[in-house]
Amino acid sequence: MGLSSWTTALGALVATAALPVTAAPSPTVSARGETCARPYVRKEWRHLSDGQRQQYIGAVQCMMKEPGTATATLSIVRNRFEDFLATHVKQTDFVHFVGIFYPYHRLLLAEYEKALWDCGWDHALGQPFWDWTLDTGSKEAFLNSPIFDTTLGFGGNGAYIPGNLSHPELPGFTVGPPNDIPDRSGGGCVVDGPFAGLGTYFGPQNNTEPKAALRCLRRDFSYDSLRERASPAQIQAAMAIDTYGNFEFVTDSQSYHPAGHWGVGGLYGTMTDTYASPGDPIFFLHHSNVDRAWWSWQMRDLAAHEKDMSGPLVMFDYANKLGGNATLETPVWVGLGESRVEVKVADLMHIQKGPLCYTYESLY
Ligand SMILES: [Cu+2]
Repeated sequence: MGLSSWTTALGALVATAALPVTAAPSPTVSARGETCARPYVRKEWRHLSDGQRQQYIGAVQCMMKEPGTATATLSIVRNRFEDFLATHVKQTDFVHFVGIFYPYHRLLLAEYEKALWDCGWDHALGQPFWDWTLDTGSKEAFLNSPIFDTTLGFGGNGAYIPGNLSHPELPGFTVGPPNDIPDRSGGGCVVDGPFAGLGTYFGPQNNTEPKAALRCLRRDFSYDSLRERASPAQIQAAMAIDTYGNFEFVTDSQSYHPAGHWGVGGLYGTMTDTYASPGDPIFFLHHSNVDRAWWSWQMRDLAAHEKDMSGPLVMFDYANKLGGNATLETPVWVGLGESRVEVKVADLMHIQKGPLCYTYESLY
């Protein structure tokens, strides 16, 4: 499959004690087994009003100014936004190309949503999503996507930097996707939009050591990589998959999940970094749509798919040579330090039950 370069040595998992979660401004939390009364709505980015888009961007910028709860655990965490980057970097080796890929990211987004609300995001609205299929019609449509708008979006591409996977020309670049992304078109730091000049000490990959200089947010747009794996036909093919185990394997490692990462991140971009990709705020819109795709698939046969969990416990161990499969009882946690929350897979199988209470404005 040529996916071996996605794997690396296992990073050290930071074990922290589970602490009570502070009350979040979420809607009614339902008892297990019942659906919640008033789910908030996750909408496509371009279906938000101009004012809502400004409010969302303002909430993300606010998170970048609020103190991080993980700083006591990991000193390079500078703010609340980086709490999510930090936990993702530390957990990457245990939550990708495994059964809990979908439940983990569902929980990560639910917690991110609470942090957005703490920063002024509309309580009736959840984490917006980026429906890639709306931008796979043509390269022009992709480049002009409202997602990349410089005032009401997340800004655009980086300047072009030459190189390929075998011969990267960017100093400090250590890993890329499992192919050369020949359609890549950027690679430089993001210089326009509300996140121009954004930087972090995280990365590349699982690096969490303080360094002299911040690493900038990079984008390396690769339209063909998006279109080939996240077109409407690809999504419908995924929707027709029979079991969660097969669905997880195909979509996590081969179809729309890597497509969104590579389409924005190309070779050098932040979004292509398996560990540090949440350093690009677009990550959360991409993963909201990944979650929407899982829910769309679940809704094809909810009674069965609400309980369908499998997939390896160990990264890429789809043949179960190293361990077993995830079950409804498998624990899932996010957050370092006092923001840590832990639930079971069973609590994350329905988006209006247990700790979850949201809906999508439309499904695949
Ligand atoms: Cu991830």
